[in-house]
Amino acid sequence: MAADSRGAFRGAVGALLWVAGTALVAPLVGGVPLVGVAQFVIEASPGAVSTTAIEILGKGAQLALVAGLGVTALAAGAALGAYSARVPDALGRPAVLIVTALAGTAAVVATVAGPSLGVVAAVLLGALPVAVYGLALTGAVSVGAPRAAGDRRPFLGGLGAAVLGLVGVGAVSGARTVLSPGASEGEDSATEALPKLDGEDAQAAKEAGTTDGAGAGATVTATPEVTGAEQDGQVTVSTAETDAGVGFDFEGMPQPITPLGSHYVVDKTIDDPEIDGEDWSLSVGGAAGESYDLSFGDLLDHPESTSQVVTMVCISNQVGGDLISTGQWRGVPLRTLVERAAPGDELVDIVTKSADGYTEAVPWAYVRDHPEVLVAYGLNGRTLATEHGAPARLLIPGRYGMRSTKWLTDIELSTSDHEAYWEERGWDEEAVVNTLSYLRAVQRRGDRVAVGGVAYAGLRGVDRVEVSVDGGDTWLDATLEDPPGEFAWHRWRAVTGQPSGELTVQTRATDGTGEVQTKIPSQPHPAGSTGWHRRTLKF
Ligand SMILES: Nc1nc2c(c(=O)[nH]1)N[C@H]1C(S)=C(S)[C@@H](COP(=O)(O)O)O[C@H]1N2
Ligand SMILES: [Mo]
Repeated sequence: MAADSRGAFRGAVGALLWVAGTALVAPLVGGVPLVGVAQFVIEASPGAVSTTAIEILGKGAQLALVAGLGVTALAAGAALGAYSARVPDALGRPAVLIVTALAGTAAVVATVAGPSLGVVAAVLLGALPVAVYGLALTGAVSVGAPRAAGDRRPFLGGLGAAVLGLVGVGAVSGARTVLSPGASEGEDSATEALPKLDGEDAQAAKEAGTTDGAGAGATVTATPEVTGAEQDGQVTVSTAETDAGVGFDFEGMPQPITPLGSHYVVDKTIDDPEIDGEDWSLSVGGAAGESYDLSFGDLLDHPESTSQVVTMVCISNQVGGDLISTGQWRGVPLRTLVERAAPGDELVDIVTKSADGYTEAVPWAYVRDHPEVLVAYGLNGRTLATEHGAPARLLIPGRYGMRSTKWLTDIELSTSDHEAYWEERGWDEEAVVNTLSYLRAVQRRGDRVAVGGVAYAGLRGVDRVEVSVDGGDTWLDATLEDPPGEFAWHRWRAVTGQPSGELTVQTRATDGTGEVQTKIPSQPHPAGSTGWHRRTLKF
């Protein structure tokens, strides 16, 4: 028994050394193997569950997955250690070493699968952590066997010290690789260091909070007369002592253009590709056209560069959720770039490929008719931040964000229909944005209540927003603010009288075709959430 638990302990320590040791090879294989395995798990998972978890929980879920795999490795190490302490050496060691070798190799192969290194190099590099782990387990075997442990202790002590030194280096390099790119949400300081773009509308940039360096959150700061405010999901409920008219900027209302650093971030990639624009080029071409390369400079200086304000929403967003933002994007129409490749009649799909292995496809017929589909390189007056797809990403207004490939490497002119990354995982192919109206702010002002929010219906536009505070018995028309752009949300507000103790507030929008947003609730998978946003509030 004692031998079992000591074996388990040594096995767990061995696994810990192994995990840390794998971080050591990070610079050589282009990533931390444990992160590689986590990435493999994300991409191999079918259906809605994993992708939704990753999208809603964001980078936190991805790091939790990495941590979970680390804990699993410790548990496996403990089990192997206990096992090897129990069985005769002749049986135990080979079994343990084989399992370890397979796990180590699989981890490294998962990391380098595809890019940079060959499998042979991966196997060789995998041998390093395997050796560390295997040696630690050999120590565990000596605990179980009734022979003098003393002769092994100096050796294990020396090994331990050497490994700990290496672990320190590995942990630092591993932590840097895992944590630096796009791992945090509010990278305001990094964002402010992004180069400014020439020719951007100064006013829009100012609205976006990029010129004053404020980098405030999505909500406007408290006006002095507000006496109390609390958060109910994404809805800010406040009280104000004033008779003044209600604008669109009362407590809790988002800014028309989301400030840099507050724009939501969603991707399947734990370790965002960090691409230097100088070393990057975009390849345009394929079976249905003549190929050429575009440099970052070519894009920035492109005569057809244009800016447009676009609301982007993630298909995983729940009704009223926060995976929705509006930015002033700058880029070049995709169709212009495709036309330069002299596409033939056989062109079917424009396939976009990215540095993280993500793909999307848009029918050429659509791209040709929609100049607002951009290869975007700027957001809110600056070049793109890594987490938004630097140096360039696709931008398809009116479709869910999943269609807007980040970290573009190739634009391929394909003669056949291409199945995209999320489509392969059961999400809707077209991903047209459903009409939505979200509550964002409810404010009691004496005997009146102001309700405000945002509404969006993609290319259909929003014609009308209605609000009810009595559970749907009566509805009143909200006042719509002009949207900050043709493909952007409207802010809206409505003011109603006589607040009782409890209000059931809800909202619905009517799109530009006259269709009222459906009341029927549905989950994000497979075609985006539907249903009216509703909250019961006490005053
Ligand atoms: N290369 C790549 N592009 C991607 C993704 C991804 O995982 N990889 N995620 C998509 C999804 S699901 C969304 S909602 C948008 C989010 O863009 P943002 O992070 O800039 O807001 O990027 C899309 N583009
Ligand atoms: Mo998304």
